[in-house]
Amino acid sequence: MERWVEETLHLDWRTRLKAETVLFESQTEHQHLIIFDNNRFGRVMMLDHIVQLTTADEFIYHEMMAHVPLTALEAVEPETAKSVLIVGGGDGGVLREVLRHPSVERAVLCEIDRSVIDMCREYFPTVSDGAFDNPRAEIVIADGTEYVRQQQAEFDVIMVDSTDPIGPGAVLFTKEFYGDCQRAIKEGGVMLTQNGLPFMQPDELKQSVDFFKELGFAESSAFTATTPGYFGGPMSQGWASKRADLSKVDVELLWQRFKALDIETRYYDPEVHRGAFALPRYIRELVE
Ligand code: AG3
Repeated sequence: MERWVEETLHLDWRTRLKAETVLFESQTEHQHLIIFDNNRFGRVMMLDHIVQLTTADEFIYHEMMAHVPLTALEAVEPETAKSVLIVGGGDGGVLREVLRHPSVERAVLCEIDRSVIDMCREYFPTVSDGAFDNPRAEIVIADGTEYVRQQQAEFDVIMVDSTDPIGPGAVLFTKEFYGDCQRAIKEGGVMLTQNGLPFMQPDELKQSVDFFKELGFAESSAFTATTPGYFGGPMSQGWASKRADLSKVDVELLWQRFKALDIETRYYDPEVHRGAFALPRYIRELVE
C-alpha cells in the first residue's frame, strides 16, 4: 500500500509527499516526528506534520542561516564572529555550516527535544556531519527561552532555527524572547530567525520584524531563499542587527572574506548574499 504524508500547515492548501519507506514515526515528549524516504527530496523529517528537513535541499537554508551573518560580520571586522548560539536546529545542519568558520570559537546549540538530535544523528548523519562531536560545539538540551534569558552579551550571533509558531516553537516568536536575545547578543552582533513563507504566512514575518523595530535594533529586516521542501514560495529569515547596515556589506569585502574561508558551498556566495536582501515588493511591504 502506498503511503502519502501530508503537510497540514496551511488552512487552504496541503501538500503530500510519497513515502517510499517510513523509517521512524513517534510522538515524542514535545511533538510528532516522522522520518521517511522520498524519491525527489531524499530523506525527509517532519515535525507536527510540517517539513523541517530534506536531504535534497537542506544546504540552501543551512548555508544561508550560517554564512550570511558570519561572513558579513567577519567582512566588516575580522575575528568578530567568535561565539554563536543556535536555538533549535537539532538536526545539526546550521551547526555544521557555522563550524566551517574558523573564527567561531564556541557554538552552542540549544534544542528542547533530545529525540530530534538523537534521531537526526541516526537517520541524517550527513546533515550534522560530525558537528555534534566538534570540540567547539556545546549541546544544551533545554527550553531556548529559558537558556537565552540567562545570557548577557554573550554571543556575536544568535540563529533561531525553529519550527513554525505553533506548538513548542510558538514562544520563539514573541517580543519577550526577541528582547532576551537582544540582551544576549554582544554589541555589533546580529540575530536571525526562521520566519516562514512570506506568501503563505505573511503575518508571521510582519510581526517579527515589527517586534525587532519596537525593540530598537539598528537594522530590522529579512532575506529570502527558495527552499523547495518548504512548499509555497521563498522562505524568509528575519534579520535583527545591532550594527547598522550589516546587510549592506560591500560585495567585494564579502568576496575577500569568503575566499579566505576557502569553503565549498552549493547555494551561498557573496552575490547571492547581497541579492537575498533584495526583497520583492510584496515582501518588502511586510518589513517596511
Ligand atoms: N527549520 C525551519 C522549518 C520551517 C518549516 N516551515 C514552513 N515550511 N513554513 C527547520 C530545521 C532546519 N534545520
